[in-house]
Amino acid sequence: MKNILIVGSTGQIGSELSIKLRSIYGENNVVCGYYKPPYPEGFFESGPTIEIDATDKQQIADAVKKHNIDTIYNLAAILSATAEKNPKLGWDVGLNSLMNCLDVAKELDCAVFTPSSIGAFGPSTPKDKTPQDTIQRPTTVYGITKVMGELLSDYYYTRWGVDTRSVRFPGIISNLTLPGGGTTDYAVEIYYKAVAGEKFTCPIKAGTFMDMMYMPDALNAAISIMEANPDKLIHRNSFNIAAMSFDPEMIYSAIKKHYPGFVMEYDVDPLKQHIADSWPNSLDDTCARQEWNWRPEYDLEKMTADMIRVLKDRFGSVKVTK
Ligand code: AKB
Repeated sequence: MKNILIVGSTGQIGSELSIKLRSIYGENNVVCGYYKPPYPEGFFESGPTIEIDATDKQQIADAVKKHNIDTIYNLAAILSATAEKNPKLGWDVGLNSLMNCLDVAKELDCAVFTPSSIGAFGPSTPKDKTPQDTIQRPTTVYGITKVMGELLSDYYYTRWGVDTRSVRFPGIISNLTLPGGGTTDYAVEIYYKAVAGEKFTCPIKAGTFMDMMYMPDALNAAISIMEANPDKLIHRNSFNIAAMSFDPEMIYSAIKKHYPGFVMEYDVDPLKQHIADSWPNSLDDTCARQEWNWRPEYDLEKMTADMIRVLKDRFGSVKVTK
């Protein structure tokens, strides 16, 4: 990777991935594609930026040509709960944008990273330690776009030789930019409430387990897979990765060790619960460990301590962009 384009660089993952990529490859070698506000603080001063509507292939092609791009991180996404409310938008952003990136990559010789998700699985998938290769019959629009995206990315690799790679992200917990419209968002919001000294109302039922990951591990995964030796990759689109699996009671207990007076109550959101119930409890990430040496650093306790430390330092001055 020498010249990188991030499509969707202002979202939850993009806003942190851009900082990390620039620290590794140099600020002028990472071009941040943006679509609409809000923009992270200092966004336009921090390195090259370009306006891109990912549903418009020509705009992606122009950006790739202008900046001599060799690697595209395609992060344009509508998360699971929002996509259920607006399936057409979920499809357009989730899949048409990917197809545009893949076509441009084929024509202009780029590698492409695209996130898949635990949402690519459904109720008929084995729930515990979900294998790498298994049944994928998701019952959400988001999940359908993820499975299609995996297949399409593999197709562009086998048919056209495009260097496509992907990981199935769990819920990602971060402290710079909030996610929006995801089923796993509760596991981010709970920390903001705890640090603000407020009560948290949880939209997901006790006993609902989902895989989760702290942002530094997610960034490491996205960069390591693109740097991996292609000769070692048996799979490509997309790898199971895992760091921790918990239910609302477990994250609540972890936070209560720092804030004994913290209160959580439940007001279950039927849509989010329905989605969560269709997803695995935990993934088996053996293939990622074997093929490109994937290793997460953070478990629930370590992540909780760091989230609280960062939010406590920045609370009051932190701008929550949503
Ligand atoms: C969501 O909840 O929609 C995402 C995901 C797990 O893909 N965070």
